[in-house]
Amino acid sequence: MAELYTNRVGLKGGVLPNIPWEDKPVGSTDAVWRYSKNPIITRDHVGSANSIFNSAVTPYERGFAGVFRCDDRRLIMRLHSGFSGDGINWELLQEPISFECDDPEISEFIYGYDPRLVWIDDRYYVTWCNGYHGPTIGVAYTYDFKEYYQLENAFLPYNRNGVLFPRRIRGKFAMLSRPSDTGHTPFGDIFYSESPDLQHWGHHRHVMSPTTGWQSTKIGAGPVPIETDEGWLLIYHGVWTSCNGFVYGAGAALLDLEEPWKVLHRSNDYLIYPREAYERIGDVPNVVFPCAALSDAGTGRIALFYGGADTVTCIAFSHIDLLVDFARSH
Ligand code: BMA
Repeated sequence: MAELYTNRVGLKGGVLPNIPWEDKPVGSTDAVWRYSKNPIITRDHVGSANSIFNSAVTPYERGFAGVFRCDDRRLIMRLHSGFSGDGINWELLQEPISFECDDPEISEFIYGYDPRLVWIDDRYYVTWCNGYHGPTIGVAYTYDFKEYYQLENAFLPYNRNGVLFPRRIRGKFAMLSRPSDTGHTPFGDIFYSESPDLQHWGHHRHVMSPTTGWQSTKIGAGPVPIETDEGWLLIYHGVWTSCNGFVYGAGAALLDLEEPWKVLHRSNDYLIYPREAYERIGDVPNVVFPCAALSDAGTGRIALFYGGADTVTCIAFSHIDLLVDFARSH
């Protein structure tokens, strides 16, 4: 099917002609559509895995690389590297990432989950929910997805969903995060923080709070924000507390380019919500949890990577015009 988008919204970032892609199904009116062969990654990709989900990917060399949340068969949450030529068929390393760090206080690995990945300046940074007397935001960098160098945790516990912006803002590294508590936090707002060196964080600003319906319990940043000429496109997850537990979906917002704590637009409707069997049935049912988005400035195509039901990894597709319109008008 021919694409009818006019590339109205200017997308920053590089061209990515090999972005994974599938056309929108004929007749669909949704802003996001799922890959017809989801899930793309199951527990079978790692011998010791119970589940592989909520994972991050990035363009790397001629293909793609990623950091994958892989809960092992003790149900310890680990992170594994992976590589792919096409972004759909992945090979994951069987051994979890072992972070190098000068300070044993920081490097003792308790657990790590929900990674995000971003290229800034000259290297790839990974942030994740890192166990250190409770969940906080771990930070490391890598050049090759084989050796990883761990930095100081960004914040005091308890915090989750630490997501770096892909460039400095006002001359500083910038991160979104969601202060929380020890367990399955039943609350949470997104905040913005800045750092000159990825070690000292400040200029903390409130970005947004839960509202109603699908995003009434808590919210958290999803993929690394996508820079457009209309603002930062933020895809974020939102949680509804049903009589049977939490339900995780995702929506879209546009943040001011230079003062990203200012929300320009935010969707009332969800963008994607548990619907397919692989999102409804799993270790934690009814979870759609996006952690990465690839974008192609040439065509405006977006590929969204998300976890399904805390068990498998999936892809969905969209176009930057559709996502920006969605954030503005829903
Ligand atoms: C959140 C995180 C996510 C998970 C979600 C649903 O608190 O732990 O990793 O997908 O709960 O269980």
